[in-house]
Amino acid sequence: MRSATITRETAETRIEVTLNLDGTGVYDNQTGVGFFDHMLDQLSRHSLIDLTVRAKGDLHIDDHHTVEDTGIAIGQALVRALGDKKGIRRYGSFHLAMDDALIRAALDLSARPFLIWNVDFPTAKIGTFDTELVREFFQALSTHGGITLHVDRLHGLNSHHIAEAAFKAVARALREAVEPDPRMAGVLPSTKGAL
Ligand SMILES: [Mn+2]
Repeated sequence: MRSATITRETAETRIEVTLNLDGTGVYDNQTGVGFFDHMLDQLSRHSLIDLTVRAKGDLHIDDHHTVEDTGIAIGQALVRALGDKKGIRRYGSFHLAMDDALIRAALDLSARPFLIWNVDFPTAKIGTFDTELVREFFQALSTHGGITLHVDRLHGLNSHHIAEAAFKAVARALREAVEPDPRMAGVLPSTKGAL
């Protein structure tokens, strides 16, 4: 079973993340930020990565530290669960349509963090949630998960749909990338000999 638990505590947040790459998309996410929980649930359900998140952050300031630090902890858990990366597909991509929103995600579990984020939101808020925090989450995930990640909004009118489609698109791409490739069993998907 490729799984990991990460506990990360700072003066701003205390985060505990448990994930299982070989799961069925079972989730239990409680961060104190309702919309963010909804997004983490999508990430788990559509990647088939079981995900449990407990976050206690300084929400009296705003949601920023909690969202960012959860991204850091999930990235760290991903790296630990992936281990030596032998036998995985490594790459994944998906076009995800959700009503008006169309998002393309493409990623490489390269250990070379890089985020290209072309996702504009028509509103600054979704309920009480700052839409700019969606990018903050994926920046943290990319950096600490060692992921080259490109996310593009090809279309979209509604901020809730755009954010949700982004999480689902990345989830589907991640599902593909972490999956064992039966033709690559025990083989590192790189000609360099290291990932
Ligand atoms: Mn929704």
